[in-house]
Amino acid sequence: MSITRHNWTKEEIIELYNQPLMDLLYRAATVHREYHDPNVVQVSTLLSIKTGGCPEDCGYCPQAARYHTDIEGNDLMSVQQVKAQALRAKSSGSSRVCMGAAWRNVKDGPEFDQVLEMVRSINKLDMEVCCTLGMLTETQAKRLAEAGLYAYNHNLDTSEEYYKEVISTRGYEDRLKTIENVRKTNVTVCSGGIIGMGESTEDRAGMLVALASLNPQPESVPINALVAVEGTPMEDEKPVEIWEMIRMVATTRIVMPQTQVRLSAGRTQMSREGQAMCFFAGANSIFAGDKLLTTPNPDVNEDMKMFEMLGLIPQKPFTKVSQPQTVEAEESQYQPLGEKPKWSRPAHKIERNLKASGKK
Ligand code: SAM
Ligand code: DTB
Ligand code: SF4
Repeated sequence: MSITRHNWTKEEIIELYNQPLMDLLYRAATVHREYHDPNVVQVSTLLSIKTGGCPEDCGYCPQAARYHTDIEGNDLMSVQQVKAQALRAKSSGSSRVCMGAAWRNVKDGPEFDQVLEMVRSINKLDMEVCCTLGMLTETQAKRLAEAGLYAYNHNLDTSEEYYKEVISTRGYEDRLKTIENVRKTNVTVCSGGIIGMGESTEDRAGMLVALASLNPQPESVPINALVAVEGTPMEDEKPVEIWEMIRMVATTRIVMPQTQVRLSAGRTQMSREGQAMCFFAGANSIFAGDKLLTTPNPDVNEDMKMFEMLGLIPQKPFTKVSQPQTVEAEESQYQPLGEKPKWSRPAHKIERNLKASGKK
């Protein structure tokens, strides 16, 4: 068995990422088979329970209030609506529901109580419940755990260095702090990132160093390809090449052998052959449903056809981690740079988002 290492260096990861593709695929597929059934893929459904109007300035995000995108904003959904959507997701083969809210952080009060009720009601459907609600305090993480939350998604998104180019309203340490708070409970951690935001291979490796050095490593790691949405500062970013996605998935699999690697945003741009190579490289989870949070995703029937063609089987709920191991947050190995977030490339488009701010 390959051991799970927490001390990967950026240089080692870059070397893995850049090796000849056939060697990379062979190694990743070998590691994958040591810990996972290569024919089983988890199917998760996203539900945007509160859409748009977010005060943050994440340069990739169509839900940031300051960018003028075409999305339809919505207040918090009702528990009944959420339950109905979860039942639909279950009947079309999903074992997990991930509820996303366009919040900077969770605020105690009636809305949080409503989310806790949503968690309880999906739990009763015997599905894994995941939430992604922004920053959390330790007490809030504990309340979510008591309600039966299975996973909390909080992405590092990129390397600590590049993070400042993408977001100015919070820092990398804020992200790590929320992950630590989740780790103090038995809720599993889902944390990954986005490629295609103009970052370098070094930044991709830097993000993997940060994720792999967490102890324990996240139980799931979503790898998103940027969905370049008109009106965001990243609207003109070039689409990620499938080869980059395959390399990123394979490298993630090697450095985090036990984690569930999720082939996340960007699948509408990928052929079945490309996705098959990602599954071979170690991806073993997808988001299903014709919408991610605000942007399109492949049709469920198309995904089911792909599963049939590749002989893939949707994973049953709670088969990977029944009782996640909890550790003291101090045991986390990643040492943040310790600087306050600041713009290091002042000419970056996000800072002077003229095009977007000119739109009404
Ligand atoms: N507001 C919460 C937060 O930021 O943690 C939760 C929702 S947020 C939309 C969840 C994640 O979606 C982000 O961390 C980011 O990785 C991903 N995401 C958002 N917009 C994206 C885009 N245009 N392309 C790819 N991934 C995106
Ligand atoms: C994650 O890493 N990707 C998902 C989920 N976690 C919440 C979100 C993708 C969002 C893509 C852009 C959108 O649809 O708004
Ligand atoms: Fe808000 Fe999350 Fe979007 Fe950032 S990624 S703008 S925090 S919804």
